[in-house]
Amino acid sequence: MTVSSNDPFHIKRRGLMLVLSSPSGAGKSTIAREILATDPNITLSVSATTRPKRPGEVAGRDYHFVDKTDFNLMINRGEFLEHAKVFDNYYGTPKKPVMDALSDGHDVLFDIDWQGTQQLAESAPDDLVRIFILPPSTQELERRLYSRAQDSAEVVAKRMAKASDEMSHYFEYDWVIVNHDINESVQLVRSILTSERLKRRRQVGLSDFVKRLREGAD
Ligand SMILES: Nc1nc2c(ncn2[C@@H]2O[C@H](COP(=O)(O)OP(=O)(O)OP(=O)(O)O)[C@@H](O)[C@H]2O)c(=O)[nH]1
Ligand SMILES: [Mg+2]
Repeated sequence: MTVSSNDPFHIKRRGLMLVLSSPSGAGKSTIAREILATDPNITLSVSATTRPKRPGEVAGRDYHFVDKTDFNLMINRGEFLEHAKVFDNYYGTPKKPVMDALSDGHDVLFDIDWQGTQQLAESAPDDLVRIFILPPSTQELERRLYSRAQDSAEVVAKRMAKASDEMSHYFEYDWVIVNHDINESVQLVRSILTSERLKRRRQVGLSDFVKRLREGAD
């Protein structure tokens, strides 16, 4: 979809920032993984975090694992697009990879919470597409949280308590999907992505394209 501006068949466009947020256990990470695996024009924004690496996680792929001192240095150097404390840890989005991707016409997917989303809405409202994922029911949310069992029971209990709080922020998002079925939800995210990519303001190569059309050049 994004190719050099001298390719007559494609319109140059600016990339978009696709945010997926949800309470813990609603299915956001699974949906994100599927979108990333099947769409070559969107990449994950890899956050920095002070939380310990979990078994199976890869540094640089899932997160940049840093200590508190490094995290604060990054804040002071202005290296974050947004940052927030989530549960007991700090999380932040490194700015440079996102800015480079957007100007190259590549989309970026963010798995971040409502606090980070609010900050992006302040700093980059035109590039932002916000999707909130809701679980189909409380029972299903509980079931999903306990079945993943990656964290201690204490952490799981904390997340459960926070879920209702997090869900109250659905109102700050552009699109809301109730995740009844992962495949269906992935399809819905894909259709949002397709539509958002076609927004006129993102197709920055349109004026040139139409100019050439009107000149009969192509
Ligand atoms: N604001 C902000 N939030 C982030 C960032 N990176 C991750 N998060 C959020 O921090 C929360 C905890 O993420 P993790 O520690 O990876 O734990 P998890 O098991 O994936 O948690 P859930 O995705 O909530 O189920 C999630 O809601 C993420 O969306 C970031 O850079 N900024
Ligand atoms: Mg997650």
